Amino acid sequence: MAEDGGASSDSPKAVTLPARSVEDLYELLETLGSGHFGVVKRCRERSTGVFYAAKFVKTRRCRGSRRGLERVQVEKEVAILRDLQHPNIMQLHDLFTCRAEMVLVLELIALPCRMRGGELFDFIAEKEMLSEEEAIEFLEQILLGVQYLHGRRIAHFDLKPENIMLQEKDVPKPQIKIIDFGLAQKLEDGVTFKSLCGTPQYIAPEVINYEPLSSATDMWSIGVITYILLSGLSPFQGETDAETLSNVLEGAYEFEERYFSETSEMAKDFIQQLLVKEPQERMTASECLVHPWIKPLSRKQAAKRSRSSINMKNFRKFNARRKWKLSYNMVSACNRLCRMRLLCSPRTEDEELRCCESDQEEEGSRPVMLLRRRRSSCS
Ligand code: BD4
Repeated sequence: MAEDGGASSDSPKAVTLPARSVEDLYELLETLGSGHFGVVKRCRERSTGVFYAAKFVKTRRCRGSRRGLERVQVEKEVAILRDLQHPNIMQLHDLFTCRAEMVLVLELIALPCRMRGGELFDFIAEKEMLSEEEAIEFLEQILLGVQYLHGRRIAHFDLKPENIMLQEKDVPKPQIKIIDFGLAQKLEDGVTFKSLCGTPQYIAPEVINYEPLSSATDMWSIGVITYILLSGLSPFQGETDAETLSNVLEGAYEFEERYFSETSEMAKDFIQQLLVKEPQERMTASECLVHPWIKPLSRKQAAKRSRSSINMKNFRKFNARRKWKLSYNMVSACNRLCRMRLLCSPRTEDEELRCCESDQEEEGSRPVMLLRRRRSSCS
C-alpha cells in the first residue's frame, strides 16, 4: 500500500521517517470483526510487541458511489478520537492514510480466554445470574464515558450494545470501553446538526423526524440499552424496521410484568426519565449518575438493587438473536461491497459470475437496518 501519510502527528516518526505502510510497522493478525465501518484486525506493533486493533476503512472515491464521503467522516472521527483520553473510551494509537484507505490503530480489548466477542452483552449473557447492582457497575462506567464526551461537547450518536466493549486486563473489575466514533460529532454553539443515521432500535425520535440532534440523543440510546439489559426485550422493536421507527415516534413502550417482574421501581424510573420524547426533558449523563438507582440515598434503596435482578433467560435469548442478525447483516454487507467493487473497477467474467451469485443469495434477505450509517446525509 503506497502511503501518503504515516504515524499519528504526535509521534516523532511522522516527521522524521518517509511515509510507511501500516504493515511496515505492524504485523497484521486475525480479523476481529467487520461491518459497515470496514474491517477490524488484531495487530502487533513490530517495535514494541504491543497488540492493537487496526480498523481499515475504504475511502476511495469512485463514480456512481458516495463512498468518497466517508473520508470526511473518518477524518472527523480521527480528530475527535485524538482529543479523547478517558478510561472508558477506546484510545487511538496511530493513523495511516492513503488515497484509498485509512487505517486507525486503536487500543485493543484484551480478552480472557474463556470469553468470546468482547462485547458487554456477550459477557453478561454468559453469567448465571446478575443483580441490578452488578448491572449498574457497568452502566455507571458507560455513563462516566458519556459524561466525559458530552462535557467535551462531543456526541457519539451510535450508542448500542455492539459499541460497548469490556476489557478485562490489569484491573480488579472489568472495564467498559466505548468504541466506534464513526458517527460522532463535535457539537458547536449555533450550529444545528441533523442526521438520518443510526440503528432503528436505538435511535431517538428526533433522528427519525430529522430534527436537530444533541447530547440528549445519546441519552435516549442509553435508556434503550438499559431497558434491554434489564429485560432482554427491546422497547420499540417491531416486526419490521418501519414498525420499529413508528413505535419510537409514538414513544410506545411499556414494562410488561412478565419481563419486568424482577425489576425495581427505581430502575423503571431511571428508564422513564430517559425514554422521553422531548430531548430537553431527558436526564443528562451527570443527572443519571446521581439518580438514586445509580447512587442510592439510603441502605434501603441499595438493598432493593441487590435483591432485584435482570431477566437472564430472556436476555440470553435477546443476545443470541442480536448476534444472529449481526452475522446476517455482515453477509449482506459483503454482498453489497462486492457489487460496489464491481461498479468501481473493471471486472473479469469470473468476478461477474460470482457477483451475480451473491446477488441471488441476498434476494429476499435484506439487512434489518433501514437507516444505515454513512449515507450522504451523514455530514
Ligand atoms: O477500537 C477497537 N478496539 C478493539 O479492540 C476493537 C475495536 C473496534 C472498533 C472493533 C472491534 C474491536 C474488537 C476486539 C475484539 C476482541 C473482538 C471484536 C472487536 N471489534 C469488532 C466488533 C465490535 N463490536
